[in-house]
Amino acid sequence: MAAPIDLYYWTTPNGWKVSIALEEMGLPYTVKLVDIDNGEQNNPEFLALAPNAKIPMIVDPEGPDGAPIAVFESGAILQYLARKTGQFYGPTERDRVSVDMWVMWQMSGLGPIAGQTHHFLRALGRRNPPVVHDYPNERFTKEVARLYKVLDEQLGRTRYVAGDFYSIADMCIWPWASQWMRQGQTMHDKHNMRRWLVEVGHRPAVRKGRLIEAHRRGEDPDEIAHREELMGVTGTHKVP
Ligand SMILES: N[C@@H](CCC(=O)N[C@@H](CS)C(=O)NCC(=O)O)C(=O)O
Repeated sequence: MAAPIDLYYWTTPNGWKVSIALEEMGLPYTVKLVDIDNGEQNNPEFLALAPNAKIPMIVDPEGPDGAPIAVFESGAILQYLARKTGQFYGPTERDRVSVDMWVMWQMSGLGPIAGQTHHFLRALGRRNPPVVHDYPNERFTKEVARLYKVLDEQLGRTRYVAGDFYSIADMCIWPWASQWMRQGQTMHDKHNMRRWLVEVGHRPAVRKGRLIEAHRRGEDPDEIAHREELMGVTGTHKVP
């Protein structure tokens, strides 16, 4: 029996990538909560292992040479876990190149841009009084729309993002893409992406990984109900 991996986690799309991957790969893990809303990412013990002060991070007690290894950056964690288990990286080198391209696309494009969109559209908009900046709202919303068009076209060619096989690229992109409503997007003109959101969202491991500690997230019940009705993607969890 493998020793459990420590998952340093908070309930965000970057955190879900790894909880989903650990569920998909059948690896035992222990959740270590890092409350980023209350600054726990700056605790010295966490910083010693994750110098960029962001979740997610893992500590695998059974690293490559049998010794513990700490890994930060969600894309690097997914690649490490896929190599460790020999799963979800595709069967050929060509497949692995495709997986890497889409993981990088998420890490360098969709993740940072959608993150800014959440900030300007939602975090600032919820302040009292709300802070609204038209220029960044428009700039980031437009770029997310462009990225989702790219994704939709790719998913018109292949069943999953990197090809006709489910991979860590899907696990990397789905958590952010499932939040399209928070990013001011529509799915009415993106049928391939919508089909993929639903298919991936119904995988038992995705539902389970997505809902780890979900009650801490403070999603409004209306948003969850709407998403479940429209997409069937977030499981049956209801925020109390
Ligand atoms: N590129 C990093 C981004 C991680 C990231 O932005 N994590 C956020 C939560 S989604 C965080 O820990 N934020 C805390 C902070 O910025 O202080 C990754 O993919 O792991």
